[in-house]
Amino acid sequence: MKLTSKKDINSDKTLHVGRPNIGNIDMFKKLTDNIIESRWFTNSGQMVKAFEKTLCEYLNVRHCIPVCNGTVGLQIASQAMELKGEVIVPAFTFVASPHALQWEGIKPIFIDIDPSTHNLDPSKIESLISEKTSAILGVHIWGRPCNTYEIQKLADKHNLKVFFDAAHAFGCRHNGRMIGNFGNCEVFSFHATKFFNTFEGGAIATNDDDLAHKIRLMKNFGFESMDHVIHIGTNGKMSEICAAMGLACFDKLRDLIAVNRLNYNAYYEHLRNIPGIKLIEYSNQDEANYQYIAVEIDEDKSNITRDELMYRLHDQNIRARRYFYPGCHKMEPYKTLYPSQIHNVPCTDALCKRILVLPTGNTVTLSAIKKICKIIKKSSKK
Ligand code: T4K
Repeated sequence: MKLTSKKDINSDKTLHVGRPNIGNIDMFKKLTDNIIESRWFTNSGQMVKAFEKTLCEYLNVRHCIPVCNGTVGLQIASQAMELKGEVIVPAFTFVASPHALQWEGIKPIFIDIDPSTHNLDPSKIESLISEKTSAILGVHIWGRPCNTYEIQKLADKHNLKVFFDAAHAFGCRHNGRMIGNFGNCEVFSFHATKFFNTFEGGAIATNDDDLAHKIRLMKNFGFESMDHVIHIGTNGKMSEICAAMGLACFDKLRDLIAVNRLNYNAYYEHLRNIPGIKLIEYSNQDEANYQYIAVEIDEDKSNITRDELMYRLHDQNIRARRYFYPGCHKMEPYKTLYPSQIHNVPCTDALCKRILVLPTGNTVTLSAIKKICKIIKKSSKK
């Protein structure tokens, strides 16, 4: 089999959303050598143990259990909390959030978003609670924390579990605490397209010792010890090579966030005076990772629709993405299984027509950002 040469890969001038960052490459190579020499590739080896310890210390959380990806992390969390019936989840999210529930036999009840935050609107929670509701799954979209206080208050009032899909929110702080410390548990994704990645991977963070114990069992087929299975389980383990990548990325975490922030500020400066183009803002009170450059295009104030702009950028080799179009409620199997939910989320529908995500991360230079913004400015001028 002929592999693509290094020259071919580097000559691809396309700018992508989600181009992987690489942390400390020398460290990664050394750790990889250790893995090969030790012949210990998975099943809670030294790399995963070290990665877990690093995550717990950084997040100041009692447990942060590495898993093979964020989606399986959400499934394991749902099983470990013994969720059933219905779970309230935003329709504006990556489809993995409702898929993880549906896969576990739980019906996702789609809740609308607050247009000013893109996160689920807590004022809409109570009208969606039924006797079948077992939990609320909040999603920290773009790494901007949900209104965790309101969500938890309502969950406590109705005796519901709360967990958060924190796939976008590694490295973010909210009300003085790191994301990872809210609800019954929070689930991170360390997928290649996330600014902090382990190729594929994720982690479940919790301060609940009993829940952590169950999660540890469940991600390893329910094994308590050799030959001793005491629980339903799956294969949710992170491999050693993935944990090594996590350690190498962690070594450069501050730099990765600094680059995201620099890029965000550059986009902000270039886009701020263009009518109809609005870059999302990150709160000064919370600490952000700035990993998503999400802009809203208001076609009434601009000369162009979101889709026209996206295709214009694609023509110039800039692979902008319209995450999370058209909204989970309009994707299968949900639109067929739950047609009555399709008209319940008007703010999500409106946002899905407006949002465009632009490239950022270590591979995107400030001059590339200037070029992207120039195209946007030219295209949107009335
Ligand atoms: N919850 C939320 C809110 C999420 O956003 C996600 C994942 C999850 C849960 C689930 O977590 P995981 O189970 O994935 O750990 C991508 C990612 O695959 C997905 O992980 C991510 N969210 C989502 C927002 O984005 P796609 O469909 O956009 O992937 P794809 O293949 O089109 O890649 C995006 C871009 O990245 C492409 O333009 C090319 C570039 N890319 C991608 C990969 C994999 C690279 O340059 N190199 C690469 O290795 O979903």
